[in-house]
Amino acid sequence: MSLKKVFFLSVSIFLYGFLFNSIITCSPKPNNSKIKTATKSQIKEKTRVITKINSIEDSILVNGMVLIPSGTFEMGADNSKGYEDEYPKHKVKINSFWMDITEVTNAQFKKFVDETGYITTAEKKIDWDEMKKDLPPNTPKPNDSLLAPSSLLFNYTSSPVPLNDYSQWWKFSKGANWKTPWGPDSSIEGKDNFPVVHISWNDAQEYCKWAGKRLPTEAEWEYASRGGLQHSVYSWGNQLITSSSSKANTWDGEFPFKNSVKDKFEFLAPVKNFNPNGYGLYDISGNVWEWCSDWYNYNYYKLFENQIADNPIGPSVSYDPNEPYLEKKVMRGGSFLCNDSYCSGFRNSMRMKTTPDTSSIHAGFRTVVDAL
Ligand SMILES: [Ca+2]
Ligand SMILES: [Ca+2]
Repeated sequence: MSLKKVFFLSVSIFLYGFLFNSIITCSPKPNNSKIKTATKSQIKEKTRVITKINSIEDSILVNGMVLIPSGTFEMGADNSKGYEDEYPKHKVKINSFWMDITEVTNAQFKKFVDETGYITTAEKKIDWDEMKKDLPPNTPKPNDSLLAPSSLLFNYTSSPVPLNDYSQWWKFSKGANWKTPWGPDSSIEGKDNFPVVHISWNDAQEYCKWAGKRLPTEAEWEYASRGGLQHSVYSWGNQLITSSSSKANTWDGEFPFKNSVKDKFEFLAPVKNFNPNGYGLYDISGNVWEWCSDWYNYNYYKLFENQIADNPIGPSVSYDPNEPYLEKKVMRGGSFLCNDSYCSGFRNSMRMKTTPDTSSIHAGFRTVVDAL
């Protein structure tokens, strides 16, 4: 079942709290006793676009990308802030690959849309005939307004709220999409260099196909984020996010009601405004969450407890014990809404997950290409 179907079901039965468990958020630690481990035989490629660079001439095509060298690293939590799904820490071998030095920008995404006419998930009306197939029989059709194109927007709260009640700051908003990121009265005019947002995993995948690239695997993403450093909590090392100079576009102050804007950006920032990591990657921490190709599985790391994972591409089966009825893809790196007291999504090892049809104001991506 997709998030939008969950959305409708929740509207139908007036269980709004149910809906908001599915939004891109930092989940509380789940009850371990209910977890089923995916078997090793289930680890196989499900969805992956692979394009190899076969010559030096081809490398011209990777303008705006850097070569991430091959190597072995330890994947998983580096400090006590790690969630249970970040364990066990395990060795991973990664082949070299090229990676975008920035998040995909509005200008880059516009070129794709101009050439293909592609319409993103957030711009599409919900198809009632499709949706009702997954709903209980005789579920009444909702008002058309509930099926209108929409996406998730952040709203300040007026005072402190329980941080497990996501409905306090997330709202489905009609007319919010990559071209009008804050709703129908907004635009991306003059914002070519901002990361494109309201991009679902399905949208990112279509962009990759057009560009002859692919999304990074979760392991590639974490390896790249570490920038050659060993056992560092953050892409810049171990200095706290709150120490002296700003390290990334995150949430300064008290989430979700007071933003001190110490890093100079209240919400989205243009790409390349903060120092790159050791591999030359900008905003690999913060600004917008970045989609990975992998399905999310809470237990995936357990499969590699006593062995080296060789270029793992994720499980074939998604499993989130908090929401076992939803299939989810991995996102990484945190966003302008993350801070240390809330989710610390900008830690190298922090794993986020949501359904491939989810879009929001803080979700984007960057692409990779296999090296020789
Ligand atoms: Ca900020
Ligand atoms: Ca980012």
